[in-house]
Amino acid sequence: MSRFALAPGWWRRRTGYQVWPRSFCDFDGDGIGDLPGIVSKLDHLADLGVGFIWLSPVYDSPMADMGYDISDYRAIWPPFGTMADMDRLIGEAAVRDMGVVMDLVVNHTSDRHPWFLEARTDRTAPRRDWYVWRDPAPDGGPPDDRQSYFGGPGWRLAPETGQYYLALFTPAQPDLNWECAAMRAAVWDMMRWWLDRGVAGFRMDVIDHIGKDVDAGLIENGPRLHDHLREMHREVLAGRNVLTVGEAWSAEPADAVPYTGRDRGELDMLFQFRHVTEGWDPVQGKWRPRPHDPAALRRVLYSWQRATAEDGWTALFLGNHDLPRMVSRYGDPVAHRVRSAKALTLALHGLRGTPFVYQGDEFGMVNGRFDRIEEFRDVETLTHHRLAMEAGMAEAEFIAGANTNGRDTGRTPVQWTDGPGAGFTNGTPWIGLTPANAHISAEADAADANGLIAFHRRLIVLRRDMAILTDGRFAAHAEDHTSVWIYERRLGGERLLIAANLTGTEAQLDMPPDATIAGRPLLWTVAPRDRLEGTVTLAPWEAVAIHALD
Ligand code: TEU
Repeated sequence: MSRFALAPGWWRRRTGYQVWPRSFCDFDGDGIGDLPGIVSKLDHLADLGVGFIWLSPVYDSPMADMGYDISDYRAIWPPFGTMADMDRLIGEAAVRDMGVVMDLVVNHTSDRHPWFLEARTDRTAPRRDWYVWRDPAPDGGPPDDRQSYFGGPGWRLAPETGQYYLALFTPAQPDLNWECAAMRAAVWDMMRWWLDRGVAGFRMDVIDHIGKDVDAGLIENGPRLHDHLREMHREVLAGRNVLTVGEAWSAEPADAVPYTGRDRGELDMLFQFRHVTEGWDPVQGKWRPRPHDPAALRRVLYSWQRATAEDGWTALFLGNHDLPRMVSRYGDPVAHRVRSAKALTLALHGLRGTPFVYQGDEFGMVNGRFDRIEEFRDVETLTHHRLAMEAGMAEAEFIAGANTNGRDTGRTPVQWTDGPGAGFTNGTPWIGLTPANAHISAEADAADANGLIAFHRRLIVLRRDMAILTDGRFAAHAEDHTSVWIYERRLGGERLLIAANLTGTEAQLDMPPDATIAGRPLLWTVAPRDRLEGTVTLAPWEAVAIHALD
């Protein structure tokens, strides 16, 4: 089978697509998406112009956290398929000029990983220090009151030895000890093994956690982070033309160059989340989201454009498997579903960086809806539900929050058709489809020449073909406007101006004189415009891209 091989920096002109395999396409009818299902949809992705796939974990796992708890890095979870299926996916994607980027989950393993099973038995076990152990506090309780992200204590007792282990996510995801050189060497070895199989790179799960100093309380962005990333680059990545994107919830604009600068020898780009947390309540967090504010979203995304203007690179995204659907969170999923999704996509894809499309967003899927707690599947949602009930929160209030910002909202099966099982499965889907959303399907959208799939295809081709989208300098205009984004990219004598009204009400603005443009309309959500000057009125969710030569 052919391998994916390209010029250095290939990921700058390409658009990524995230596959969350459990909900992508079920080939064998057990209600769970699988690798043969992904292979069966590669033509859809190739037709969109996708340049590479980020594949969320498919490794063997007890599935305490949907595969982000890995028990064997070199095996496939049987319901997803076999290693032969994986090789076929890599090969069939390569034939269509697409790379497969694996999810590298190495802040923690599963508690069923043989490393942990060995480490927990005995304080003198050879791999004991591959994990993080501490003695109990004098009262026998956890060493300190650190809490896990998914709720409950961050330390868990292993009765075999009487010590506690660190588990920052679920108790079934013990944190690896990155101070241990032998453990790091095992990770490097595993990464080389996957690269030798022909994968195109790695998305690195919670990578900002690997430099932690637990005793100092420095967990994210810890003191050893950049040393470890440089060692990884030296040992594994140097000389291999692959893509690396780190997931870093803690990253601020000032961190962009330290992680991704051209001479740093660390990562190619980051998923940063300031624009996501911006929309959360400062105290109650994601379970009590703030109303969306397009100006706040703009402020954060522009700050990353500025931080990467001279050096470094960033990933561009509005949705993933941990987040609500893009159009539900930032758009209008009811009155202007298609138009608002187009406006958001254009506003995002015009920026400098590598855009990512989350499965189903290419035809405007909206949040799934669940009425009862029994219908949810996500461990974070279920754990927080238990804690919220203990704290006296009303059930209905919790369910409302979980339907707005919980992780299951974006994890419902991809709706390929409006037929039974949404064309996702012949069986019973592992999580409920939302009947009210049944009319939204890839098939219906693809039949519409003005649909979202056609819109994405055009944007992805423009990025591949127009250097200004990759290399053009970013310049913002009208940054005090409450609802409209106006920015441009400049390269030599070329200009590409994007104007987008990211609200459902008509918006007026006076074009700043230096933003005035007359040229060729490249893409639009309502009607083409060949100029923007003077006082301009943009319709609800109207967005337009105009290309001009000076
Ligand atoms: O997510 C990291 C992470 O911090 C999220 O869990 C985030 O805190 C949460 O979604 C916000 O409520 C990564 C993976 O993307 C996620 O699916 C995993 O559960 C997690 O790491 C643990 O591996």
